[in-house]
Amino acid sequence: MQTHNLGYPRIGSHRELKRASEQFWAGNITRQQLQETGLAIRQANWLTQQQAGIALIPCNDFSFYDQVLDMSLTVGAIPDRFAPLLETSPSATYPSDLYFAMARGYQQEGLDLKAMEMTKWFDTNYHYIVPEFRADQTFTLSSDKLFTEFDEARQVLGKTPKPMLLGPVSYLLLGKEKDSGFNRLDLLERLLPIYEQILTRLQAQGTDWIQFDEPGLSLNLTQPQQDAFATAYQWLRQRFPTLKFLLASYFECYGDNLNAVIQLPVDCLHLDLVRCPSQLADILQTDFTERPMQLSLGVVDGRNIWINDMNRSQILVQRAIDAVGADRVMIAPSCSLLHVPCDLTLETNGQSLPAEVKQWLAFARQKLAEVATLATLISDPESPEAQAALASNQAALAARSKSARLNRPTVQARVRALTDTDAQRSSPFAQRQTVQREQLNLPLFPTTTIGSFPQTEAIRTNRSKLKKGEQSQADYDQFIETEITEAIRWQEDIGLDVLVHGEFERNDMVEYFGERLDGFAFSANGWVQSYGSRCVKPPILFGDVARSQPMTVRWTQFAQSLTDRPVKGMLTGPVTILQWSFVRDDQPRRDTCLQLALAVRDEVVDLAAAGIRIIQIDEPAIREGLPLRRENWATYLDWAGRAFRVAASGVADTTQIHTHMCYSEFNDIMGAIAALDADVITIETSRSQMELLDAFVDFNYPNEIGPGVYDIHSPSVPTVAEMTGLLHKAMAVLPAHNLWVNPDCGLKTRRWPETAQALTNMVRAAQQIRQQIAEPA
Ligand code: THG
Ligand code: ZN
Repeated sequence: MQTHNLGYPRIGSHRELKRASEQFWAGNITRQQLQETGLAIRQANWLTQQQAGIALIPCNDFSFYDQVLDMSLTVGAIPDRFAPLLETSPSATYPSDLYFAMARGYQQEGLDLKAMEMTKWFDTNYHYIVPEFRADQTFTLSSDKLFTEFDEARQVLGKTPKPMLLGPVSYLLLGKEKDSGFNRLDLLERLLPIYEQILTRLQAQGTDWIQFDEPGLSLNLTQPQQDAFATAYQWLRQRFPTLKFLLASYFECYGDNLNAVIQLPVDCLHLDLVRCPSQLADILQTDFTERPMQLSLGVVDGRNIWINDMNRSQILVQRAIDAVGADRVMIAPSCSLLHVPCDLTLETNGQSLPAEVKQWLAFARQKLAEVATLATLISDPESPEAQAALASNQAALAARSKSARLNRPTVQARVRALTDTDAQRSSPFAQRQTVQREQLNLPLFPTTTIGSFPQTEAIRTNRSKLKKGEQSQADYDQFIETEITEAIRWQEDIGLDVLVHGEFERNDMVEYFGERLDGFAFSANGWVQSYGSRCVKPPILFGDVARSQPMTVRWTQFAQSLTDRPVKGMLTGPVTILQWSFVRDDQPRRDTCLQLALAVRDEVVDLAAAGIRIIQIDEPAIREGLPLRRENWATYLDWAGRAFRVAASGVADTTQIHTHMCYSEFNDIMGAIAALDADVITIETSRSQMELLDAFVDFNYPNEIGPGVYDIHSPSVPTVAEMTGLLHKAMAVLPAHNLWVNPDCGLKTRRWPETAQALTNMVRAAQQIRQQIAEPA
């Protein structure tokens, strides 16, 4: 039995890659210095994996930005607009200007090249760069990255690594057609010869195993899509009869794809036994046992940070060994470790991460040690080290299940006592709308923002000083009051109708609430890549969630005290807190989500009691929480929607509840969005020129909507005419009295100069539209 790994985090255990990339983009370090940082991270990662006791170690899992973008570059799927950069970006240079231009856009030397689109990687918080395909698409081998990395890894390890490649079918499925009249899967026969060239070179370099990641197999596939897998792997097998193919999908069961998958001519099939433990029994019931195929058992959770239940894993692995023999079994984490932080031993702050909780956790490095220990437990059950590791593992699990920190009977009782009435506003929307109009007295096309204002250098400095103890809480609070006061004055001056306090006191929208709730712990260094150089530090939700005191009332109430206009309270919704945290795995996510919903509900009630008339509950992650397989959608949407309504329904009809969503395709889930019954929803629509609104129109969406009238992701300032144009589009399809005017997302990542101009123009656009309505031409 062999151990292996599917991928290791590449940001560096101290986010070295983030720092180096941002320095390089700012022109402060050279390309060579950036490359040296990359190499140092790779070398450290390979040695860490070897020292953890992993036999078969991946290479080509590193990336300077994104592994899907790497594949686009490797196969030469480079959109035409980047042609001017081809010449100065030879295939030997990684990362080249071309590469970063594709990821981030390029505005230099009179060129203005738009970045490629970015979207979520399956149901994770990682974003990949979406390949763009044309009907006349051709492919050419255009990068040496993976061959260089193979040689480096072999040199560091002193043995042959396992190159990982995004498989050809998933690569095509993850992309988008940029012309009409063709299907991207039709490109397979043009793409495969490039994979042939890649494998030819890797074979010449001496590779033994190749890991093909085909996570597309975790989705519902059509017959032609399933057939494409057979075509691709038969084609490759014919040309490479002796290379060993390991096929890996993860995040879900193979489901209806399983029968097709076991017919594929591959040497090893990886199973995610964390997401889908029943899959082992399923596959052992097929004629799999008669095939010359190995099984890779993903028993250690690559998506979460809890220690493994080694006893349970041992039983699973033993079952496989009993069925097919130890020489046909490999063990591994369930998926690439990209989605967990690097190393728990770097966590030394016992305040935010108590020792009791820490012993329940494993980050990437610790997870590999678990895989190695499991292998020893199986191959050498009497090994004293392995037995000791098993004993301490079982003791930690037992301690976790009994811990007083986990269990809050009052919270559990409150969740059990929830009724349908608790998950419903007192009156239907039409009635609420009438009383809210009377009490808020807003003009037509009310203007507002999504909540956050630019986080300036001064804000970051003050926060970090407070954290380091270099600034007193009183001084910090004073600073925040000044920022809020200025923001309120400024919003009044430019004429916004519904104001916000600006969120200057907040870090990440999920971390901030986690820090104020019981049941959460925090790492100091537990960073996970979100996209490119951007990382998040997900809170660790380990126990029953409770809100022991108000979380946002102080600053919101302070802001409201400065003005007669309504100040909108800003909260992160239960589904998004759940989705962007590392969540306990000892109870259903649904139950945890309802606990979060009750905490948010209490905050909503307190805000209303403090005189806040409008409260926004953000749920940007509701769409990404959708299960990968459609058969599981309804159940999820039902509990997620209920959680939102529990959070929103503790207040009287007069309190106006807003929600905000971004980066989402809504068409699939319009019914569920309408069922949230928010009084107002603000959404991203500006980049798609209001196309996204179609879903709301087709559905006859009944409540009020604020379709974003400008894209905050770009620093360019929208003109009044551009925004009145978009508003006219919206008015053409939706009742004018249901429309709001707002940017398409929060302004945290923007700077003040462009923000001030953009919002000033936005208010003018709303004023113009109001005039046009008052005195029709
Ligand atoms: N918070 C969390 N998850 C998210 C987002 C978020 N997922 C989706 C989307 N927003 C991802 N976008 C970003 C945008 C910016 C950053 C991270 C994810 C970012 N991070 C800082 C960095 O890497 O420098 C670190 C953050 C910090 O210092 O607190 O800028 O908003 N949870
Ligand atoms: Zn947004």
